[in-house]
Amino acid sequence: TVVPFKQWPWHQWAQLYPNETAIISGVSPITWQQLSCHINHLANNFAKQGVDTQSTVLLRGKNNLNLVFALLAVFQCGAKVLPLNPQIPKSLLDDLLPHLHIDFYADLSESTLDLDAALLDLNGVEFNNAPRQHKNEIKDVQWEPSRMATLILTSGSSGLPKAAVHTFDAHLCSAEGVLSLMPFEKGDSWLLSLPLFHVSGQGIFWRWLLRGATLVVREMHPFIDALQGCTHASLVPTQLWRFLQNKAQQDRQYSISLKSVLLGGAMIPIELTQEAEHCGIQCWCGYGMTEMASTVCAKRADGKAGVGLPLKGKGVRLIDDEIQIKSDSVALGYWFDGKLKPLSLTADGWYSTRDKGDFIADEWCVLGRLDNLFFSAGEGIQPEDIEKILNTHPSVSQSFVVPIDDAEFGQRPVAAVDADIEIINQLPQWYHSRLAGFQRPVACLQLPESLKNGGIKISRKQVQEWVKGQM
Ligand code: 4YB
Repeated sequence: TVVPFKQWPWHQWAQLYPNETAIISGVSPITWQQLSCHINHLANNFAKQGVDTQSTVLLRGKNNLNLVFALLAVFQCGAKVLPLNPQIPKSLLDDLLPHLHIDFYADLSESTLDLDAALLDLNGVEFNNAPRQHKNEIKDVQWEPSRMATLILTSGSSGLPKAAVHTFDAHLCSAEGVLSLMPFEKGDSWLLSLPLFHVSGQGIFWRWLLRGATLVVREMHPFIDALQGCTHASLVPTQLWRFLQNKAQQDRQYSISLKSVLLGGAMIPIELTQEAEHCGIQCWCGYGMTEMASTVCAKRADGKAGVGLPLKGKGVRLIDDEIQIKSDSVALGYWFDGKLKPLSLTADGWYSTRDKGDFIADEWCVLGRLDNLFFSAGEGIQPEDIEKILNTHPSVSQSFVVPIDDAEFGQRPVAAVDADIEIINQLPQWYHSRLAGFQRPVACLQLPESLKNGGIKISRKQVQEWVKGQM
């Protein structure tokens, strides 16, 4: 293990650097001392309500200061946290939650970003369904790196989401991997730009704790304001794409503080990183997944299509075109019916990603999901191959190619494209010379706003259902 902590990280930083800034909430700084003091108070409050080392606590909400506080306080009680996307529909929760054995639940969706009000709010938080065995005698729980820390839901394309369980150690090993490549020092500040219910947000959180740097917690709209004074941000490609579009219309003084951006979650267009680097933003291309507590491979953007080499503590191999991974940050298993269900690994301990990959020009390349492959008159179509081409159009920010059933061909590709309708109408003409006949979408539709739903990714399954309804 790489874990350098002898006690809860926030207390260790409070001892070493009491007056340095741990968090910036909006524009208000919170020192490590203030933070550790507040977390002690909250943890005590939670423990009194019965939260202990056997508990699983659901925290529902978008990123905000209270969610960060609550997460730390639940950890300090020795309990496991399930951070939950507030946009997950109730019908799905009804199917899922009975299998997760949640002991406590707090809804932090409505809390304010104003620090004083936030503190008051949280002091008053009563877990809705606490067993109310209010305890009087509370023993401090010791920092234990191998303790289960988080349950993160996967966004599996079929069946119910699975709740991947990570220890503190796994999260810190993931952070260590990224930070052995990407400079991030005390004094730097990482914007909490992706949700804590996703590993990409957890990644930010644990790099912050590993370094004792500054975490910036802000309302994300307008994004250019959220970035004020931040040196680092993690972004999915569409976020960076939108930022660069708007930036052209904004005052240039705005973004001077932003040094580095870590990208990931989806195919990263070369044109995107080239434009960002041209604006003085260092781009790092990452490849990761929930089961590995975020980033596995990464590189500084270099004009090539891949995601670089495995980070410290990680290994990658290719078996029948599939990327397999071994990592010191692998999940312990999935939480189901109150127990750990082990990940299914190969006999020699590798995790099969279902990602199609290759090793080209000295680096790993992610070519798409193996499960997305479909056939059209006998020709194999990997939708990501087509999307990659569509995304090179300067006015297309993202696209999805999905199959529709066809009597003659079996299936044929249809594109749902995020762009202005005028652009979309011209696209078939534009891609005619760029795509092979069997790859050319038979229809090009505008991606509806309704499919952009709070998570960090658009669900391909939902796109496919929507397209089916349109044809
Ligand atoms: C990719 C891909 C890539 C993932 N090319 N397909 O901290 C980070 O690493 C980070 C920074 C910014 C944005 C996101 C991240 C992440 O963690 C992303 C992790 C993630 O997406 N996890 S996931 O479980 O939701 O999905 C994993 C799948 O996403 C992979 O199996 C791939 O299919 C795909 N993916 N990075 C192409 N660079």
